[in-house]
Amino acid sequence: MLGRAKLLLASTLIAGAFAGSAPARSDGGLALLTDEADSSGNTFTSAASFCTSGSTGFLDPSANAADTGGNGNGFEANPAGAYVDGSDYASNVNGPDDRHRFSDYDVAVASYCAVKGIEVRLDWWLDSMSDATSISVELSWDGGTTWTSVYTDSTKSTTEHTVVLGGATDTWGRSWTLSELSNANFRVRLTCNCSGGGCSSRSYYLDWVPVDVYYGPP
Ligand SMILES: [Ca+2]
Ligand SMILES: [Ca+2]
Ligand SMILES: [Ca+2]
Repeated sequence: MLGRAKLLLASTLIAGAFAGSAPARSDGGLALLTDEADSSGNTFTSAASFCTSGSTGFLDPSANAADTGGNGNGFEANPAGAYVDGSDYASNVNGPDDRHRFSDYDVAVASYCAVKGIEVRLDWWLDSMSDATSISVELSWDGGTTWTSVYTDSTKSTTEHTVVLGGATDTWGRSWTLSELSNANFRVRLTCNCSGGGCSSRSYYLDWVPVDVYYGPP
């Protein structure tokens, strides 16, 4: 009977070890620990296997700064109005070529995941349908020293419209480390473009400029 009791105890311990949320490995095997790091003593998986693909959802900025260009004051009126969807909005009045930076998105991605794509959403509108107008977006990974390639929304409207630039598998022409998405490093820069005779009186209004980061196994 003693042997049978030991067998039952062993069975219970094994069953307990398999209980809970064991993630599937990328090779189809079963992993027992959710945060196991790769090591010489661990032959069943690497940390990368534990990243489940997903996205942060749209994150609000919480800091901003006017950049050079145009009048040099960016969205001079209520720039923090672009932090959240709805409510108030930022205004760049009579401001072709003005630029503005938004930052402090508090991007949080697990250290064992890699960046797969970045989206920037713009909710914006114009004072007039005159002239050829647009807003361009660039990203910086080093606090605004260097910038990615540019994406531009040329949709004109005098009531708010929404556009999403980039995408789930679009990394804006470069590979990102997680630290490059930190509040110290990551920047979104908007440029208000205009070509035409009435540009000096074109005004741009911005309700929201959130960022969504897509991640997955390295
Ligand atoms: Ca909106
Ligand atoms: Ca301005
Ligand atoms: Ca708003």
